[in-house]
Amino acid sequence: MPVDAVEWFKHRSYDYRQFSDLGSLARRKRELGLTVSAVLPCRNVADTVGGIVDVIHAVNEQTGEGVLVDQILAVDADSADGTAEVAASRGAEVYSENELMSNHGGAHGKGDAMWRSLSVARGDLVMYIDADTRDFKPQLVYGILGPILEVPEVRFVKAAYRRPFKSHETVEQDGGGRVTELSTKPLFNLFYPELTGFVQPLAGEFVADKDLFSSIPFLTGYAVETGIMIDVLKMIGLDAMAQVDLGTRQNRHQPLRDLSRMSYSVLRAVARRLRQEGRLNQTRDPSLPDSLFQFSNYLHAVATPEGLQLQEYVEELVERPPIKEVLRVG
Ligand SMILES: Nc1nc2c(ncn2[C@@H]2O[C@H](COP(=O)(O)OP(=O)(O)O)[C@@H](O)[C@H]2O)c(=O)[nH]1
Ligand SMILES: [Mg+2]
Repeated sequence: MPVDAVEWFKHRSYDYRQFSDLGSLARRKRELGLTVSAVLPCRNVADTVGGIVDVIHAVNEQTGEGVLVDQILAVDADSADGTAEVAASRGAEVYSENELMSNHGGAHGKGDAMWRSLSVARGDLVMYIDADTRDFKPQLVYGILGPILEVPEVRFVKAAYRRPFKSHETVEQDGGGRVTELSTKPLFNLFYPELTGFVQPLAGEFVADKDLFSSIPFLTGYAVETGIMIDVLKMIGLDAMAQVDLGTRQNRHQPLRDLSRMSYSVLRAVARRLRQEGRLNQTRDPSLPDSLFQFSNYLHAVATPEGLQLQEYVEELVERPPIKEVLRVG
C-alpha cells in the first residue's frame, strides 16, 4: 500500500460507537446549522424499504431534541411490487425516477436515480442509503453522519462493514462483496492507490454535502459508486474522505452471472476515467466506434443445461454532468 493510503487508513477510519450519543450528534448538527436528506434508491424493495424508513424515524426520536434526518426521499424505479406505496405509507417522500429531470429521458438505473434525486433533495448534506438491507440498524444512519458532523476536515464518509455470505448452511463472516473484492480493489491498487484503504468502496451508504455531489458527474447504473469514489477523490482529496465501521450488514446476494456484468460496469467506470486522464488509449483501431466508453454490449458465454449459449446484454454507460450545470440547486 502506498504511504498515503496507510496514513489515511489510520486517521480516517472511525467506528460507529464513537458517535452513539445521538443527543450530542443532534446538538452538533444544530450548532452547524445543517439539514440532512436521506436518499433511498429503490427498485423492488417493498419488503425492506418500510423497515428502513422506520429505523430512520426511530433514530430521529432518540436524539431527545431535534432530528438527525430532516428529509427521507425514496426514488423509485416505478417498481411493480408496491415499493412506492410502502415507502409513502411509512412517511417517506416518494418520487418516480422517471419523473425527475424527465427532460433527460427515462432513467438509466441506480446511478441516474441518485443523480436525479439531487433535484429534490433539500438538505445541506445528502446521505445515500441502499433500500434492500434486511437487518438495517440505526448505526447505518448515525454512524455515517458521525465523522461528517464531528470532524471538521471530513466532507465525505463511506460505510464499511462485514457482509456475511450464507451458502449451504455455512456462513462466511466476510464473504460478501464479491465485485468489490474481485474487481474494484484490484483496479484501485493498480490505478487509484489512494483509494485502497476503503473496506467497502462500493457501499451504497455514504454522505457528503449536497454541493459536492452537485459538482461531480454521475455515471449511470452500477458504475455510479466507482465513479463517485474517483471523482470525489479528485475534487476534495483523500484527507477529506473517511470511512466508518458499522458492524455487520446483510445484503441480498446476486447470482454470479449478474455480478459478472456489475464487474464490467466497475471496469468501464475506471477505464473511462483513465481515458479522460490520458492514461488509456481510446481503442485499438481509432476508426472503430468508441464502444468501450459509450454503448457496449456485454457478451456473456455460459454453459446451460440446454447447451452452450452466448448471451448478449445491452449496457449503456451514460455520464450525467454535474447537476449544478443543468439545474440551479441549493
Ligand atoms: N431507483 C432505482 N434504484 C435502484 C435501481 N437499481 C437498483 N436500485 C436500488 O439501489 C440499491 C442497491 O442496488 P442493488 O441491486 O442491491 O446493488 P448492490 O447492493 O450493489 O448489489 C437498492 O436499494 C436497489 O433497490 C434502479 O434502476 N433505480
Ligand atoms: Mg444490494
